[in-house]
Amino acid sequence: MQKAFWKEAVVYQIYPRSFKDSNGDGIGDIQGIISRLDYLQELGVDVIWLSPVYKSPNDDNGYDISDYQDIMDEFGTMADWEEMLEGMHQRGIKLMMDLVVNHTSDEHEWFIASKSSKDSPYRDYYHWKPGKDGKEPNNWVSVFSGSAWKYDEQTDEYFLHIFSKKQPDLNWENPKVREDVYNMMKFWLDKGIDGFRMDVINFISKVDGLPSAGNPDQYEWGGDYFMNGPKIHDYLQEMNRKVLSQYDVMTVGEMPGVSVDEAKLYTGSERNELNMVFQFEHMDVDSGEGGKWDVQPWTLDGIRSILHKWQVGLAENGWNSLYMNNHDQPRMVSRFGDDGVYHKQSAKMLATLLHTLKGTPYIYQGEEIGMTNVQFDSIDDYQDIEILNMYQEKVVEGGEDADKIMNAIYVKGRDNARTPVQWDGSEHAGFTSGTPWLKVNPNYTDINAEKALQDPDSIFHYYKQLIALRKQHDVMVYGDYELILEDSDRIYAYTRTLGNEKWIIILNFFKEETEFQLPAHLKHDTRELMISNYANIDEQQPIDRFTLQPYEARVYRIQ
Ligand code: TEU
Ligand code: CA
Repeated sequence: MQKAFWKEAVVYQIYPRSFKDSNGDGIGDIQGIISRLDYLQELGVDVIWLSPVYKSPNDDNGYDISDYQDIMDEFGTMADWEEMLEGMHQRGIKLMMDLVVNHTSDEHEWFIASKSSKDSPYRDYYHWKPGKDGKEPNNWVSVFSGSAWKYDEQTDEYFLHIFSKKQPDLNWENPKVREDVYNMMKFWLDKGIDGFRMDVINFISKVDGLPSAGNPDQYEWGGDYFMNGPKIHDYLQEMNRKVLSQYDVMTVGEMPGVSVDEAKLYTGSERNELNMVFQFEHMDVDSGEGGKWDVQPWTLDGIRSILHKWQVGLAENGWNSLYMNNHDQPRMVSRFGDDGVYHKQSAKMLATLLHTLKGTPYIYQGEEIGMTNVQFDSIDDYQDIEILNMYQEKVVEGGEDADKIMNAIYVKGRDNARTPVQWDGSEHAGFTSGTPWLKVNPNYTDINAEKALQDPDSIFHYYKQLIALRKQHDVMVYGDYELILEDSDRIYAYTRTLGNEKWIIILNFFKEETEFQLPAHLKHDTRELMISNYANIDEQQPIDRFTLQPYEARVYRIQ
């Protein structure tokens, strides 16, 4: 067992645009973050992952960067950023910045130069190609709808953009690109940051020739040709050798389409690449054949078998990150719990899962107060480029049923996670004194941080308790994971074991009561209830057989 701060840490993600506005322009900002550092310290988190705060025209809310070494005007200045870092460090909180280097903004100076002429020294910083038979160079579809190529008249070539037209992909084959990225990383590391979350970092190595995928007559997902591509491990090892290994930092690679076997290569300690990855398999449990917007019901077995596979797969070497929502995913309590009657119980049950599996837990802003999905009546109230482009393609151009698509947006749309953080019961939830850039969820009078802080039984206080428990008990970090009751279609239960210490975690995933029966090999003499989301449990009651209440979660230490 190799100890490390990033294994013991609990991470909190801030999506700055929606976190806290300090100056009334309706947009969250760095001074807003500074004003809430005491709140985060109270919660007890160790690390903050800050979504991009760099200069950006905001086609994709900061994931389209026009200057990596400057701060977005709306968010503040470099001096504000430095004050924020100092405020975090004073409170013992580390800062992980977002590294978005699969692509830049089309307004980045590299791209402006690249586009200016075929002879520009920056031409090769991006993927440029001539058209094929009057069409795009290949048939890849963009994540944000339509072709992944955009034609540029001036030089009569197309450039590749896996995301929006304003997010051209960098050409990592070019050693100058890599050197520039590494120098930029050092710029921030030398300012004292503690790590990076790396945006779609497994997309950076593209297969030579960029061949079409599947049926060449239609747009298709080209992932086979750029996800976990041929040189990805070379690039990450080079980045580690030249940059990361020179600092004591933490890294997590965001990796759609990553498998357990690939993750072992990315995170194995002897490999010198990354500490951990965000895998996406459990985020696809409610997607059908048609992809993300083809919404299907999830099953417990679907979720459990994926999480279990990752727990077992990275048990010996490598490390898991644990999350059920972020700025790209719907709110977990709405998606996997119950945002009605059992709001509190189910939010706490899911939190118990994330903090007792083996790995590093990530909390997405507002999760700690149980923020929920939102339903705006009109498409005009949505801001996310993915939602808007998809709606345009499917409804406006494709003639699909608007209600059906709105329902898919209600379940899966990214703006579910991006409504402003609900700080109190005042207008706009105390997020801003002006007009918020995205509407506040109307349930803010019930669900807000002020109320949560005052209520000892709140979701917030339960998170605080889970985080504190992790600090006291190594078994939560380093203990071996073992699944029990693998055939239950109601309960996810497992043990964590470290030396003589054995914990058993029992989670009812549904609103129906259900019977728990202890497997014979877990017979024991004494039991201690470490945490639970119900107050009415008789701690002395034997646990050989009992009834779990709706969404009940119990964690016992047995001896
Ligand atoms: O996301 C990468 C990604 O592929 C998904 O999470 C994606 O947003 C989702 O599947 C769409 O359905 C990262 C960022 O987290 C996201 O916010 C950016 O839009 C994207 O990269 C481009 O930088
Ligand atoms: Ca502001």
